[in-house]
Order: sequence, then structure tokens, then C-alpha cells
Amino acid sequence: MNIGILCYPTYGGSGVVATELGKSLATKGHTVHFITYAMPLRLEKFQDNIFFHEVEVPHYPLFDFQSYDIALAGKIVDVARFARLDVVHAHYAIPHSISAYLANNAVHNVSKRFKVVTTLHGTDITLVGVERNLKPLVRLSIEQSHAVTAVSEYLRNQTYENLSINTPIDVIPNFIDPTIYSKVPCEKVKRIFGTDCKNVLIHVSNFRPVKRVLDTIHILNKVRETLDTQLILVGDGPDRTNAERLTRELGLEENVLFLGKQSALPELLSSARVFLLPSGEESFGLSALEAMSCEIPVVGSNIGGISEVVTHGRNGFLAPMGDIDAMAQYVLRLLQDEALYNTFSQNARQDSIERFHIDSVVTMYEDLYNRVVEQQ
Ligand code: GMT
Repeated sequence: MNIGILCYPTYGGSGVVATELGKSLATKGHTVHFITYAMPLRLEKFQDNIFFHEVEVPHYPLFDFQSYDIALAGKIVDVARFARLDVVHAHYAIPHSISAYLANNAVHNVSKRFKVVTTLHGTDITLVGVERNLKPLVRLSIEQSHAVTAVSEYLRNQTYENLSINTPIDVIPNFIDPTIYSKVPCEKVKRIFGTDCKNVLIHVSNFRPVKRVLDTIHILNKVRETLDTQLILVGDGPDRTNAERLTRELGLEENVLFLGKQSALPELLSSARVFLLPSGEESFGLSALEAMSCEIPVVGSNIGGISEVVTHGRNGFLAPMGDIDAMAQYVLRLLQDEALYNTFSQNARQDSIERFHIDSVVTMYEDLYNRVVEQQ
């Protein structure tokens, strides 16, 4: 099958999922065309059956604001025509799904039409989707797609609730490649980061306010009242400066390591004992799944789709959003009870493989593509 993939190429779970999906589809013999404004980060190596088409936004003096959405639609038409796309898979409703819809209506004069599959990832519904002026466009993009998926039950329900639509939505969860996300021996990690792999917490995100990165520092502060503990923060974004300031105010400079954006995630995750995800909004929590696959239990908030990934009392602990004391207590239970820790750690690996293995999830997408392609 010839498949076009539209995604955000920068850091962020939706781009990661889209890229790993494309790579896996290409391995299975499909031809995959990534259409976006920059090379997706996880597309670092050459791979057979994968093509990248860069969207360039033309600059005309008359236009004060150049439209990426239109440029993307034009590029999709071009690729659809020459690569004879069967399916265009849009990750994130705005602008990808809208641009695919527009392109599909433009393409019929020059080529065969393709089928549009839209995958909803989270804030495209929970933030952008409730924005008054954008809501009708998000709704249109969903209603006009040939198939729509959401990464969790929670997100499917939110979509129905926020948009008042009755379009069928399949839940296809995010996935993990357990051969890539697996625990790296502590000895190796120790050399890289100088930790002893004990009493180290880790958080990985884009440091947007919804991630509540400051909570991770407050949790560390509370845990340290009982146990000498360190925190590794991976990623960057709007709350990085606030997080650094809070660290200094609390006198934790020696105990918090700000690493910025990093790609060696399995090594980094393996250098820690507990993953923190205290988010205020999270449709799935791909970063938690990546940690679980590396045998790292999760302590986080019981909001959104997190509980569909982390099972409270089995592979992690979930507490009400913002409940620093409860999360700190859960961290301490894990750090202080070796037997409990080992059980949670094994459960985390086992559950991530059984429920979110890349092979089974990619097959779900292939089945969906076959279904839409056969539709009249
Ligand atoms: O909107 C975001 O926060 C970014 C978005 C992304 O592109 O990474 O994250 C969403 O999609 C991820 C992949 O499906 C999910 O794992 C995240 O939970 C989700 N973020 C939110 O819902 C806040």
C-alpha cells in the first residue's frame, strides 16, 4: 500500500508515534511518504520504502501571514499524484487532518482520491478542540475522515463530549518496541551519568504547563525529607526556566539534573528507579509507557488516559493531580521496599509488552487501512 503520513516532526509523542509507525509499515513492505516541514526526529537513518517530502511555505510580499496548512495541502496533492497514495494518515487534527481533507478535494482533477485516516492524540481535542473558532474545523476534519482513531478510551470519550459528534472512533493505543526500550545495565549507565542507579527519579516531557514539571521538583523535595534522592529532568519547553528557578529557591541545585532534549532515552530511563508523570492533562502518556518498557515503575496523576497505561498498585501508583504528598509517599514506598519494587518493575515490563507491543498495534493500523481502502 502507498501511505502518506502527516505529523509534527519535532519532539512530542504524536510525531514519535507517527514516525515509528511509518518505519514499521515500511519494514512490512508498504511504501511510506512522510510529508511535513522538517525531517521527523526519529527518521535519522536511511530505510528502504521511506520517502520524506519537505513542505516549504512560499513567501509572497502580499501575505502578512503565510499559511502552512495550504502549503501542506498543496504538497499532499503533489505527492498523492506521483506516488499514487492509497491512504493519507493525519496525526493530530489541526492542521494535518484539515489539510488532508482539502487536498483530497483538490486531487480528484489530477489523480485518484485517497482515503484519510485521522489519529487524535490529545490536545488536538482537549485544548485546540475546545477553542471556539477552531472547534468547527476540528469537527469537520473528524467527520470528513474515512476513519478516525484515538489513542485512548478517555480521548475517544472526550472527543464525543467536546464536539458532540457521532462519527465512529476506533481506539488504537500508542505502542512500544521492547527491543529498543529495554533496560540498559546499570554499569553502563553509571559511567555515563555518574549515578548509582539508586534513589533516582526521572521525568521526560516537553515542559509545557500541562506536564506540571514543577510538581516533580516539589515531589523530590518532599521525598528528600526521608531519603537522599536525585531527579533527572529530560526535555525543554516553556516551564524550564520556572523549574530551574524553583530548584534554586529550594536549594536543590545539587540534586536536580536538567539535561535538556535528549535522544538516548533507554539509557537515561535505565539510570532511574521511578518515572514521574504528574500531568494535569494527558490523553495517554507515551513517556510513561517508554519507562515501563525499561522496567521503571511510574508515579503520576490519575487523570486522563494515564490509568489506561499505568495500573495503580501493579506497575505504578496514581494519585490526584497536584497531590504532592501522596505522590512522594508512593515514591518512598517504591524506593524503600525492594520486594515491592522488583514486582512493580517486572509488571511494568510485562504489561507494556503484552498490551502495547509495536507488532500488534501496527497490525491494527494495517487492518484499518485495508478496511478504508475497500470502502466505496
Ligand atoms: O499535545 C501535546 O501535549 C503533545 C502531544 C504530542 O504530540 O506529543 O501529546 C499527546 O500525544 C501523545 C502521543 O499520542 C500522548 O502520549 C500524550 O499523552 C498527549 N498529550 C496530552 O494529552 C497532553
